[in-house]
Amino acid sequence: MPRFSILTFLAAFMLIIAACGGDDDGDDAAMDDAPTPEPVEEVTDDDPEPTPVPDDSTDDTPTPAPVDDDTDVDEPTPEPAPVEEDDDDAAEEEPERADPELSTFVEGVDMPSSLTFAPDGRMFFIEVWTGTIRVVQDGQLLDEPFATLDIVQADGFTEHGILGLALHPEFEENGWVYAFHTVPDEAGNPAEQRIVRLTADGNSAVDEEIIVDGLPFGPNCCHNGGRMTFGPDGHLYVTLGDIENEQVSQDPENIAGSILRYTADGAVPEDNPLGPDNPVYAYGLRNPYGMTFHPETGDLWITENGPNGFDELNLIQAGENYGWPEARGFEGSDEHTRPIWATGESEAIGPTGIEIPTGEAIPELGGRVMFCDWNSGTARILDISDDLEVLDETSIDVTCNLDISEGTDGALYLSSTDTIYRYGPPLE
Ligand SMILES: [Ca+2]
Repeated sequence: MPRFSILTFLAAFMLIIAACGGDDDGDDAAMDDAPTPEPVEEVTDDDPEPTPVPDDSTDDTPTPAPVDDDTDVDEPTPEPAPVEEDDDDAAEEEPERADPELSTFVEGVDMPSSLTFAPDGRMFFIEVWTGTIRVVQDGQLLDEPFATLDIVQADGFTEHGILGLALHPEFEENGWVYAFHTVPDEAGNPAEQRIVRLTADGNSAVDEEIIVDGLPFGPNCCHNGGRMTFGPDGHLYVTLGDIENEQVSQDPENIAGSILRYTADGAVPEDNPLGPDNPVYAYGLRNPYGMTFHPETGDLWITENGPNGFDELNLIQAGENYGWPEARGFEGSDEHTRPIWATGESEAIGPTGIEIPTGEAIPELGGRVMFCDWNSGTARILDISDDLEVLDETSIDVTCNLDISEGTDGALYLSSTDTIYRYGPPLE
């Protein structure tokens, strides 16, 4: 993590404790301090190595692999993405194409996530712990936030805040911007989670409308979900983790531990797989993090954080049960849908944002499944065949902790905890 200061490193370490763990074994005190780099005994008690889980009946040490030279996580590969042989034709057609370059896009931001592009090229993103939605226009971060939402502040609630952002597919016409946030009570503690719809007037939000409220949240910090994206069907898909109560995930009537599906107005679509009164689209999930639709097939892919190891990449199908907590990784019975890819028991990477690039600007990445690896800060790249076999797994040496998104210029935009990078054709 050469680009990180030690403070950022420690803050990141604390966050990932919260991001992937959060159980009943006394680490809440550590979570309370997540944004600050103070050493806390409970943290040092945690083995900084990935801790194998000896007993399925107890939940796991909530410490995914910290960034550490001893981790089993694959080392960042200091090579550009491999050029596939079948890209030779493309290279011949466009011999002028220059190799992608990594550059800094925006600096000095706070937990930038949900990197989202308007058709006009503006980037909208959230700062998780400030509650703001920010805009980058013509390469410049605008000083004034698009909106600032009332949120639960980070102390002790590191996975609360503003957690997700999506622009309506017809944003150009209606200006609709959707945000998911944890709402505080008068004492500043979590009261509920909700989805609001803001309307853009230029680079400012006007009109705020609550379209879904009363969504559950974790009692401590974690697994609160909140990532959102619109599907090719025009409906809004939303992640919601198990809110640190794993038993809810196997109950399809309980909306936690699920992918939810709503109309753009926040209603339950009549054709939802578990009935017209149930927003659950798929369940049996622990802590689904990143979510994207394949640009060609329209399939929904998500990353999911495992308990300690058993991180997963899942292809989400309507109404299916993804196994948590009965199945971890490729474990489980046929009643559970297995992941397409997963780490083993000892490899905790903390997968976060996911993207499947079109490849318009970077042909060698077209159709690849890419996601950020929180622990190593790299972008993982999987080449997956039509019959869902993982053909190849690589990574590129870019900094990618929180989110990855293809911009309207075809470049990839990737975020660390304080910087957004651009990886793409050289700028003029
Ligand atoms: Ca699973």
